[in-house]
Amino acid sequence: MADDLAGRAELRVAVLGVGVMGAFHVDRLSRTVHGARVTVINDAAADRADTIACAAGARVEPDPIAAINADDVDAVVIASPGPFHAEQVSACLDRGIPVLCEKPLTTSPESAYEIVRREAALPGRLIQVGFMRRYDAEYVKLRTLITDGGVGDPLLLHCVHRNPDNRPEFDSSMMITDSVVHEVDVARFLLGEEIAAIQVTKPTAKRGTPDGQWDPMIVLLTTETGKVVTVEIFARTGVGYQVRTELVGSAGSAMIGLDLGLISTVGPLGAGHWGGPVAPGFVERFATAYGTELQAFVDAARQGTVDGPSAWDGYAAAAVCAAGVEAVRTGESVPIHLQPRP
Ligand code: ISE
Repeated sequence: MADDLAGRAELRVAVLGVGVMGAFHVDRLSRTVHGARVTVINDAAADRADTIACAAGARVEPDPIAAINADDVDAVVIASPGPFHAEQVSACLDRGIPVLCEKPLTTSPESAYEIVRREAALPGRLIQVGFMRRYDAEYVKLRTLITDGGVGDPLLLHCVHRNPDNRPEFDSSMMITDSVVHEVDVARFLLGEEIAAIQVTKPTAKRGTPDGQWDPMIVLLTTETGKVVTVEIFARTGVGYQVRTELVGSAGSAMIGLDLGLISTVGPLGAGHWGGPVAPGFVERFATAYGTELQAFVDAARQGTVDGPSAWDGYAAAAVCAAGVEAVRTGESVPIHLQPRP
């Protein structure tokens, strides 16, 4: 089916799940992404589906599998809750249409690997996983610097991931599977290696953190050649959204994510401070990257292909995060053994 899309003037897209992320994708697809139109909306909340569909000039389909199989759908964006992803991605593979699936690809390494194997048995790729940082200009620049040898041999990667706030159910496991998962993908993207082990240290928690939960945590990833990645993760800082990455190489270092777009110096002599705006959340910080990601998905789908982060990237991240959840529990270093790449 993907081949039938080659040269299509306008890709007709179904969006499954229109919470914060899905609604944002619908808006981008309707207003800024070229060559695509949202035709079908699906969401468990009927009111929400109606409102978003009405604004986008799309129709509502209450059954997600029927939405994937609809005649007026050429490609699918999945932004539904993670537990639905395995079934919905599988239905896209069954129909043979391209799918951009928000992370996680699925909720376990086993089901993610099953998807990798099923896709590998098809004539071409159909799955792009929503690791949008790979489309962020700063990450792309940092990767180019590394691959061009601009900082010598990469040695260490330091990642900071501070969320301003989160819903009450966002616990220490979700800090790994929902937040650190991006750092896992960034580490694999920047260093070009798989992660071989993960360990989690739990410093004194912020006041107000429920018993049995840890906020912040420090995550240590070790790559297959022994490079070390540190990740500082906060679920709730009460301040803005801060995501920084510093690469230390044998010939220098480079840092991104400093919100240095606008620097201001304010305040009276002796009592001034300097600084600029801090993004309030990930949607604002990565707005351009999300748009670029969607445009890349649409452009490739219209040519009958898919590129960008693959099902294998989704599987590798799921395997590291499952080990990470165990590392939170045990405090031990947990090794990661990936299945063979098909
Ligand atoms: C959220 O689900 C995201 O994907 C954001 O990019 C991440 O920064 C945040 O921590 C997650 O909760």
